[in-house]
Amino acid sequence: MSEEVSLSLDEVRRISTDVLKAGGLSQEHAEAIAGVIYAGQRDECHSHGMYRLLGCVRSVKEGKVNPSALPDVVDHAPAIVRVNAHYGFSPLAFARGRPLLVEKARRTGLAAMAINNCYHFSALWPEVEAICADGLVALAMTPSHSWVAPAGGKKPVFGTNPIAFAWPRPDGPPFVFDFATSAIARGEIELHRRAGKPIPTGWAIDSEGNPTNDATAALAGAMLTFGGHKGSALSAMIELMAGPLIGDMTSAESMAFDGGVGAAPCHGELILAFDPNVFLGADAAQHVARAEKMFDAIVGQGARLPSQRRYEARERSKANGVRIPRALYDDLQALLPR
Ligand code: NDP
Ligand code: PYC
Repeated sequence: MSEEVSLSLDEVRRISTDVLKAGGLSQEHAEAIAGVIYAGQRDECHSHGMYRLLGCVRSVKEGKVNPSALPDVVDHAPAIVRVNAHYGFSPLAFARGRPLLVEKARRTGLAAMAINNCYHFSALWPEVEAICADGLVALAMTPSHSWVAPAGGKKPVFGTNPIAFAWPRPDGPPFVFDFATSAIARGEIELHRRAGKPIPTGWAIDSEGNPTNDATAALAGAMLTFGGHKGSALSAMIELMAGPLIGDMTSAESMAFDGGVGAAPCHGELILAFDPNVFLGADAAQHVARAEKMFDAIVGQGARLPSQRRYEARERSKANGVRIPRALYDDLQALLPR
């Protein structure tokens, strides 16, 4: 039997929505979550594609997530939108708050959206890409659960704390990067464990503080930051900006709030949007063209831009559909009504 199953993109969206609804999520949440999971699978971001459905459903079953919470969008200040997710998953909160964030950025040049009290499991690039589609520059960050040791330490303090950035380009998809400030997303270690594969050195230490290539030992120990003290400082910044600054939990507090249940992390998210037209007025196009020179200098020497792999995967998936491990497919089928 093949170790993989082929799915069309329509099937990815339908299975995702059905699994989420069968897991108790309201129609609105199921559609919002299925949208980001569809995007992740389509762009071959396997750690944040259909695999995430398992964690979403488990987080609802454990009684942590409010599966039908309706987010409140609050016009908090001239340049600040607040969204209270009321302990639902974040994608619906983001979708509800985004129009006001964009409107404010266009009015003030720089606006922020703070999402509070959300369960968060998703990649951030779908969010910065969506803001960028409105011609804005975007930056997003969020803590998670404390799984990551600070540089020089051995005990987890930080979350895997992703940061994502998007810059609109005149003749093509935006320049986007989105990565964990840990050496790798935790989801990638979980996928290695599911596949029975060793992890590269440098991703994690075991519970004794020794380097490990064993995914299970890594998940029980501590993950490492990328770039040593630099990733560690960035991770601390994310804890502060998307934690205390917006009145929400740090990764350590999110872990304590979880109480050992193993649900998705619960905390806040900070998203910033900048409007080049307000910063630059009539000169905007001229300066955006200068940015293109920098991109040319990168690709002109054979290096690649972040998201280039993703955009190529997107085209492949649109043409051929996607492939997921049979074990994942079977796990998802088991969550559907018989
Ligand atoms: P990676 O270490 O794979 O880094 C991903 C980023 O780096 C992408 O923008 C990728 O572009 C780019 N990139 C990778 N290789 C190159 C290269 N050779 N040249 C140029 N750019 C490159 O991903 P992570 O494991 O750190 O994170 C994966 C995802 O996990 C992210 O989407 C993140 O949002 C998500 N995540 C979410 C968390 C949450 O709490 N919600 C927590 C942690 C992670 P490309 O995609 O084109 O390869
Ligand atoms: O992969 O590190 C991760 C992660 C944490 C929360 C969502 N994804």
